[in-house]
Amino acid sequence: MKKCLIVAVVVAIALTIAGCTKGSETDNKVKIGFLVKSKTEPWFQTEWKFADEAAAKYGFDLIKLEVADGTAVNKQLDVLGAQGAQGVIICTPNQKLGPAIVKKAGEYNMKLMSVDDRLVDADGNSLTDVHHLGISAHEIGKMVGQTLVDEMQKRGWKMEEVGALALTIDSLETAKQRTDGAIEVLTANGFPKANIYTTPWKAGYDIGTALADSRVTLTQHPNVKYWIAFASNDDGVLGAVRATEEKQIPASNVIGVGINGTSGVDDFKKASPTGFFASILLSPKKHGYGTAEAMYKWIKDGVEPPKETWTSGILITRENYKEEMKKEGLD
Ligand code: FCA
Repeated sequence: MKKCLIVAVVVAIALTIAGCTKGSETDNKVKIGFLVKSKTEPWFQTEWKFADEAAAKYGFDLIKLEVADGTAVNKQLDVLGAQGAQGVIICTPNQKLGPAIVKKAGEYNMKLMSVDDRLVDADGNSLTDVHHLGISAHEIGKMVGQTLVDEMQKRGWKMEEVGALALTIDSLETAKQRTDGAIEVLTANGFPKANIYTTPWKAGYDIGTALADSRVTLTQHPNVKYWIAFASNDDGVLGAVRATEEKQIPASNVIGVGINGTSGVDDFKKASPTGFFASILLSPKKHGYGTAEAMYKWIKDGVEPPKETWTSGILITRENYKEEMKKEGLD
């Protein structure tokens, strides 16, 4: 009986020690939150996939959460705080939440980086103290404009006979810079301003809402034969292209040029060309793996990331998307 008791005590002590070791190992692990405004948009899914690769390489915990609005941002920052995360990377659903995000991250002593969409204050000024990685939006918008100009010329279209469906989100700085850049190049090349039908992309920012908003513009201009379409990203242009299909406008009369590559690729994979002609492929690897790695090194080794990083893009069409996406680790 006594022997049994001793064995039981020894086993209990061993189990406790094992439990503690396991517990402390988990607790010592760096925890990083990666919050994005939409978990259904392929761009953010791809960013997360690359951030997961960084977590696997460096052995930190990555906590991925969607924050579709201000309430969710508040709630999920609390969740990260409660879990003891030491850092958070965020693509905010609303730039003006900036000061509230900075405050809350500070309360939990979490390092903070913004990705894609920059944090701004109530007056719209960028929070330049927050480390940010985003795209060179104006330059990339200009690439969209140039691609449209080149393709119109190649097809021999007269610009006076072409309508431009521009889906815009003027409340989001990176989106406005992109569509403004495209408009700048179009008009500099003689595209008539009066033929640019600016269509506010009102809500949701997915293909479905882009389709609904585009449908209204196309209905208002039934006599336009040729269309070009652009937006802040692929999803906007895909919505516009789906709207031209609804109106039975032939694919050969439509030139849509997106940004991201991660959603537009679905149209390139279709057997016959659609109106989605091209996209500017961004680097979800730099935005996902790169930010997660930088955050980890900041926490672990005290290496502060650059205050600002601006990434570029590459034109992809049906001709070259496979090889260009492969280079970006996107198969
Ligand atoms: C914004 C857009 C995304 C992506 C990202 C780089 O957040 O909404 O689609 O283009 O910038």
